[in-house]
Amino acid sequence: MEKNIQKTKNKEIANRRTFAIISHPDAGKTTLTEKLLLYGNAIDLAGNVRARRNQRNTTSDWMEMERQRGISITSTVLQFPYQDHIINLLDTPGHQDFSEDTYRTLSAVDSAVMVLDAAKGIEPQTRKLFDVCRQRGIPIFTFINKMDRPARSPLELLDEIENVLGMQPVPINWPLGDGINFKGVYDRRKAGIYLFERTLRNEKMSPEKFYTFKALLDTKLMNRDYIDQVQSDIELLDGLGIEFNQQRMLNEEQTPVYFGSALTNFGVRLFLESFIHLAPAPQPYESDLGLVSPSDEEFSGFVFKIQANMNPKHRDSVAFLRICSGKFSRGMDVIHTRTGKTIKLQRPYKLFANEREIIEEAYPGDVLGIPNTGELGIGDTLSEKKVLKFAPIPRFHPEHFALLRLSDLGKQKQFLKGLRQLEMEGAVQVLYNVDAFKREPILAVVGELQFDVVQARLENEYNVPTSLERLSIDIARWVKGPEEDIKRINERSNNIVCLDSQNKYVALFHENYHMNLVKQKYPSLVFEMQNST
Ligand SMILES: Nc1nc2c(ncn2[C@@H]2O[C@H](COP(=O)(O)OP(=O)(O)OP(=O)(O)O)[C@@H](O)[C@H]2O)c(=O)[nH]1
Ligand SMILES: [Mg+2]
Repeated sequence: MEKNIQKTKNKEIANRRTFAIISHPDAGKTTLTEKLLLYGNAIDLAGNVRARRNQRNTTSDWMEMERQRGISITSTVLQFPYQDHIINLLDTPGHQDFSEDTYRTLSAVDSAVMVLDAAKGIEPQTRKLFDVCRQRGIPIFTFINKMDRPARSPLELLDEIENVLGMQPVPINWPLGDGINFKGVYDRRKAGIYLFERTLRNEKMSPEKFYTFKALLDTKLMNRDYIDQVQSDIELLDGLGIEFNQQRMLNEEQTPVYFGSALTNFGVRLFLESFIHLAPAPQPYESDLGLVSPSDEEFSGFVFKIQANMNPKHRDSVAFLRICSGKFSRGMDVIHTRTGKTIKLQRPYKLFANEREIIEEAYPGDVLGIPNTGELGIGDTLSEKKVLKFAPIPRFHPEHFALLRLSDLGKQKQFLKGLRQLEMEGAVQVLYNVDAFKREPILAVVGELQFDVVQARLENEYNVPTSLERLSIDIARWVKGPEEDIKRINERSNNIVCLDSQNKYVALFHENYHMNLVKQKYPSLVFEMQNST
């Protein structure tokens, strides 16, 4: 009996694929996500990022502001079954102002799909995210997107991957033409070409047909030049003897490369089918008690994200927990490492963007949505018996600061609640001036777009209008030392002393010069970039 349970669990683990889609803004992550859902039969018709009237929006950009602006702001988790596998797909925002959210999401995945725009190649934000994957040891798949538009030559794109990222690109398929001539892809494993047809508004799967080179030439469907070009490219590739090797991919020495168009659906099915076979199953996680393997008996996991008000029907906050080991069963008791308290996981959800469904069981690699009344924070570990701690998720250093004012004083309670929830999400850090006469919240963010998000969300989700006054602050430091000295920092030069949500002191300076003056005057004070406790 015991043995059978273990066998089932191992099969469940082996079948899971938990991955993030990453890239520079606008390369097509959300569009590709939507099409993977279409091919995974998780949706009937695919929506658009910039949906016009009467058109469907994408599933993963569910937030009002995402739909208005056509950009992703927050990561989304989508779980769906595909060919005996369970896929946990995490669509991330590309804009660097939201990169803290993307980085947290990367802590919860076993592989990443890097989307490149075929006309642009590797863009700056892609490069940065690639470095994060490297540091974390996350293997990378490459999807070269937008082949339906004029593209750079495939060989040139491969060269760029090799030179800029220092990984050997291994093409799994190869495009036939680009722009309006992009009609299909050559599948190297099957040694033949799939031709695709477009569907109305690209909402449905593309009909496709398989041909050998010879059969395709006979049909006269394609201009001979394109076929010759692909044939000579393939001969060149085969001649180079570059073979896919899973271990080399896991070591990040290789990246499998796919060409396609998320917009027109060309190449999406081929990518998904290949991906589930080549991508790694859930991997072990580092903890303070050593490596935790997915096959370990005891349940464990960590919170990598918190999101409030995902669903208008349930205006609550949900903690996203990546399961690292054991099996989750509904109603189980777990230890919350940070507080030592026991929590009963009574009603966790399976997540599908902003939709949710109560889940009875879950396995390593899955993401549980846990209703959160404030006890769970980002980076917290939950475990069944042993008290252990997974590696912390570092916070980014804030670089922009602004005073936030409530425009309708009758809404003070909602205002404070909203701010508290957005802070818990890590959408913003909220500081309060210790000078009682200036007790307005100061928002501290990594990127300026976060200000817009906080204001729009306070308005949309809490019905609280606000105004913002930017502060000319260049430097923030967490301060430790004698309290009487800390309180003197704001005696001159418009320096500000604040408390953060954990009642830690933060000093804000107009410029470096002012901080140095304070350092000279009060040598007992220690200044840190982040709250280190
Ligand atoms: N022509 C063409 N356009 C595409 C393709 N994929 C995406 N797009 C368009 O590119 C724009 C950006 O697409 P998104 O899917 O939102 O890109 P993203 O990478 O999710 O962007 P962020 O999440 O904001 O970083 C949209 O207008 C899409 O319709 C493609 O294969 N071909
Ligand atoms: Mg997106």
